[in-house]
Formats: sequence, structure tokens, C-alpha cells
Amino acid sequence: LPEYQDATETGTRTLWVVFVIMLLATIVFSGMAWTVPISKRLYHIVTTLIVIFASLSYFAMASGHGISYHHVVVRESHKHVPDTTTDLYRQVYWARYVDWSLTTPLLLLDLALLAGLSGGVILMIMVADIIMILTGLFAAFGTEDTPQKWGWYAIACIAYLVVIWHLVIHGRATAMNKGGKVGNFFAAIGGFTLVIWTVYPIIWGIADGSRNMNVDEEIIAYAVLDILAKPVFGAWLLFTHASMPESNVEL
Ligand code: RET
Repeated sequence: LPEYQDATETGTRTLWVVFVIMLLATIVFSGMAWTVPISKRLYHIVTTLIVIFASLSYFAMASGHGISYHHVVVRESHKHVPDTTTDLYRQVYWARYVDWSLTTPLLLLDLALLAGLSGGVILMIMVADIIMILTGLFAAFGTEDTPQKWGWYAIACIAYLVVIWHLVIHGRATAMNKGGKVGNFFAAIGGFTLVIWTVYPIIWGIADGSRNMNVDEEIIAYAVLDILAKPVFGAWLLFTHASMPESNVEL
């Protein structure tokens, strides 16, 4: 008999709550954009787009869209008995990857603008990040626990290290060049980002990767991370920027 791993009422309710939080963040951030001249709204626009995409993705998932079933054949071996196999179908919320492929490059753009990185480095960071998300999507749909699936996961992790490398090495240096205030703020919000982002591949490995977490727990874990990585990050950036003229970008 096939086994299904689905979200329950708890998971669905969590998705709706996060949808509302993302929508509220969209209203607050776009409201803040109106308080400054249009030529000075780059951070506001980038940050508002991030929560708009997240709202759309959470609306889709809460209403049951953007979800597929991932089929895994679970084989059990017993001594002297022929192997038994079970067909396992677990929900994969692929809407997340659509969200992440658009929003994580924008989050990195926010950080890169703050640090004052050059165009080429910004492009490399954003492309490495997109590679991370798309190879993570391949890993999520790998049909068995094959080496190939974990191979995609490994490639995604390498791409993630490329992103971190550029932000830590070049980003910190250019941010410090903009003065101590910007340098310290970049170190704080960049460090926050580094910690939050690093939890994602860990959750992925426990939940989607090895199915040691049920679908509800997975939804809750990503919900907490997404709220920290988007609305909390965005509010911190926009409010600090409002009181720190040194963080302005001429773009
Ligand atoms: C995956 C799995 C493959 C390995 C790695 C991953 C990293 C994901 C990250 C996601 C960040 C998402 C954010 C969302 C905002 O709401 C794709 C999980 C490295 C870092 C910040």
C-alpha cells in the first residue's frame, strides 16, 4: 500500500499566517518607499518586491497550489526474506523554489548595494545564488535516495559557498571603505543573513532530503526562517537606511 506524507490543518494554517505577514510587510515597505523621493527608493523597491513574491508564493501554497508529490521507493531488506518495497509519496512545495529563485538574488542585491560591490561581483553573486536554488530543486525531485540526488545537493552547497565567499571577502572590505557606520551595519545584517540562510540547507537535509521531519514540521521550520529572512531583514535594512545617509546608493 502506498504511503502518503501530507500537511495537516496545522501546516495549512501556518502557510496562511505567513501569507498575511508577507502581505503586511508589503504594505509597510511600500508605504516607506513613499516617504522618500523616487530616485532614492532602490532599497525600498528591491525589498518590497521580495515580500510581494513571498506573498504570492505563500498564497499559492496555502490554497493548495505549487505542490507536487515526490515518489520514493523505500526498500526494506530482511534476512532470508525477499526485499519489500513501499511506494512513498511526499509533498514537495515547489512554489518555494520559484519564490527563492527570484527573492534570494534580490536579498543579495540589497546586501551588495549596501556594501557597494561592483557590477561584475554583484552579477556573479546573483548567478551563483540562482544556480544554488535550481540545483536544489533538482535535488528535491531526485526520485530515490540516489547519489545523484545528493550530488545536486552538493553542487547547490558549493554555489552557496561561492555566494558567501564573495560577500564575506569582497563585501566586508567594500562596506568598510564606505566608513565604519556602514561597515558595522553590513557586518551585523550580513552576519544575521549568513546564520539564517545556513539553516535552510540543514532543514532541507532533514526534511526533504532524508524525511526525518514531517511535512507540517517542515512548513513551520521554513515559515520561521522566511519571516526572519524577509520581513525582519527588510524592516531592519529599511529603518536603518532611513537614519544612515552613508548607506545611500547612487544608482
Ligand atoms: C537548498 C538545498 C540545496 C542546498 C542549499 C540550499 C540553500 C537554500 C537557501 C535558501 C535561502 C532562502 C531564503 C528564503 C527567503 O525567504 C536549496 C535548500 C545550499 C540558502 C533566504
